[in-house]
Amino acid sequence: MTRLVHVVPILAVALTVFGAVSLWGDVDQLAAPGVATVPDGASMVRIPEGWFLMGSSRGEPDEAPVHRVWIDAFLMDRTEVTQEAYGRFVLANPSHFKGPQLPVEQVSWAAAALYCNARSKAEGLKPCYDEETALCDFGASGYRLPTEAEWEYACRAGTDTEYPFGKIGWNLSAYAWFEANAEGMTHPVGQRRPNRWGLFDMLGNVAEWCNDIYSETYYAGSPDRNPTGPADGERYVIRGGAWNSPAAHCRSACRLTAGPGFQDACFRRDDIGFRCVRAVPSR
Ligand SMILES: [Ca+2]
Repeated sequence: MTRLVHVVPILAVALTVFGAVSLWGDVDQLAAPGVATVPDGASMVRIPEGWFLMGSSRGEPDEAPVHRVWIDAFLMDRTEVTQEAYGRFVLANPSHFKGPQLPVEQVSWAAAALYCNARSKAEGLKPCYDEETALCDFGASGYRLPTEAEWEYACRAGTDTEYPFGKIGWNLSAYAWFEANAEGMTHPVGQRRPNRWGLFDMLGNVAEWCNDIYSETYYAGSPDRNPTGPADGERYVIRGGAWNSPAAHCRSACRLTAGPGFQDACFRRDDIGFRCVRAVPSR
């Protein structure tokens, strides 16, 4: 199945863009190292370029082999996209758990891509997604979903252990809302500890769509520089685990998947959200 199958869910989403967000020019640097505020008020972290070891030899078979990957610098939302942020561009809030600072959920991959485009247009950036084919222009200046490699690189934040804070998950509650502490619901973004690069809720709260199509065997032959996933497939990658996930699903390397429109009986809709990335602006 090719990416063209995703045209239908993209077109099926009724998206209304209203009111361009004020344009403050380019990204404003804040005092905190690596943290910037973009024109719509969201905080983004400047993720530095570098090599890292992707995958795990102690996880599921699809996490192997551990392989060295180079990632160019990029900006990543410091939190999951909230319902308040999502509501600036989309009439209907699809979320099960309602609250302006809760992460948006029950949002399909296609709807997340359309949000990325709407956010780009509101800031005068070039949209990344072709809304007919769902293909991503990685050279565009606008917002997009992170590649799976970018997501894991940002989650690890320089670590090579199973969790960004160590080898075992005994301290996971300090960093993540997951099945042991979330009490069956999502929570406002940014309430747990951030990782070393200042990113909140990479693990838990809502699992996050990546741009990549999923392949169980992709790591065996993936490019070593900025890999973007296989060209074809039926499912997309989801990362980080969610409010209802066991600790094992909240590991840095753990790979989960879902169909672009939730055609997956094994996964709840209300545990899937997303965050955006974009290229570092040239000055
Ligand atoms: Ca998350």
